[in-house]
Amino acid sequence: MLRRDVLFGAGAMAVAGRSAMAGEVTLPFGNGERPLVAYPGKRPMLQMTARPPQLETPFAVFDAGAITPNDAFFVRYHLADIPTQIDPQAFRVEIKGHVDTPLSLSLDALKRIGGREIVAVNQCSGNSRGFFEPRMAGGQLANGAMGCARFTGVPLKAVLEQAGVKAGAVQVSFEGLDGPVLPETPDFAKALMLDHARDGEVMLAWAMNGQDMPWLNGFPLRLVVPGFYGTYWVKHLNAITVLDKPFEGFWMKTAYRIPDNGCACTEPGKAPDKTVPIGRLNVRSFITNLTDGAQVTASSVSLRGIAFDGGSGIKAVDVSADDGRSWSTAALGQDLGRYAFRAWTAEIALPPGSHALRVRATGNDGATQPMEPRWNPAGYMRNVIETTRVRAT
Ligand SMILES: Nc1nc2c(c(=O)[nH]1)N[C@H]1C(S)=C(S)[C@@H](COP(=O)(O)O)O[C@H]1N2
Ligand SMILES: [Mo]
Repeated sequence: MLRRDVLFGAGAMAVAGRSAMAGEVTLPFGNGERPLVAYPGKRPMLQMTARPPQLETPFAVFDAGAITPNDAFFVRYHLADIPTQIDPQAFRVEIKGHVDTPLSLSLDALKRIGGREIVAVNQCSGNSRGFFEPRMAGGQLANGAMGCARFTGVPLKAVLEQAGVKAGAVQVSFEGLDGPVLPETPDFAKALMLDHARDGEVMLAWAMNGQDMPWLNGFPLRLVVPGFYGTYWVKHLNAITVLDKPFEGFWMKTAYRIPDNGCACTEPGKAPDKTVPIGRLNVRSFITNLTDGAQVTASSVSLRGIAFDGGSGIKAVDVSADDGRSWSTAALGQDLGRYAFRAWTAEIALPPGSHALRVRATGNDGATQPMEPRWNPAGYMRNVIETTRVRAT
């Protein structure tokens, strides 16, 4: 445990940010050059920014299985003052605000309440933002700001019960140990509706894939909000506040909002009339074993990939090689739970020539992916049917 302090001293981070380059990747959009940088606890990842570290998962990782390894899981921070030293023995999470008994719980105290496991996808709202047309400001991400892991922790519900939520409570807010470098920058804090916070699935997690929470993914404790975008999954979680009125902080009131309509979209270039906080993931699917521009052997080609949604679970995955005129059904792989990546496989007949392969997932709620991309000013929730161009010879 002490060695973590050493590993994540400011010096180690600075060294990782500067000199641990292991190559370069060029993403398929303007200004897409990304150095591959190995931070402590991570394999070489696509570095979008160094301060704070923002790292994308190399896409090939998603072909290796439905669970994203800890050392390849993406990293997103907003504020540059990220924790570099935490004593897990002294660490406490405060439960305060509109409660009968404010609590200050150690990791051991949380573990005594009892651990549960859930496999869930953490995806950044802005995953794939770099592909939007017209383009917008914000992190120019390809498809690597997502990952699926098995989380161990205690349901927030149990902790709130221990504190006793007072009548009149409406929301719960969450803060972590990181902070802004400049005092005028609003600290990162998020809120959930009380009923959501008490649904028994929202979790305070101390482990990911059977290991202590990786440092850059929120050591020693993070919020897991199955089915919701990563923005709610507060890392280095040390303060939980029960509120008797809606939370008004910048990261809820101004940032991370989507058009308040059925498609969460606007006409490209247009601002929405009304917005709401972003919520559940929409349905997506990817081919993982072939990259755009790949050469394949003509006749029968094996396809493999992943699909996921915001928790209804994947009902079907279909693939097309003729611009979506005809679709054939893929076989679904192991079901790790309705919040997890669902692996799929398919065989498709490809005569010699160029082909545009498409993959489309449908959730148990009936939702599916659009042929044409939808647009919104923040570049959130991309879920167009993905196209992989290949040449069969
Ligand atoms: N403390 C803290 N938690 C945070 C953030 C942050 O900036 N600070 N960013 C959020 C956002 S926007 C995302 S997408 C996820 C990313 O989780 P990861 O870095 O473990 O992949 O963390 C969330 N939790
Ligand atoms: Mo995010």
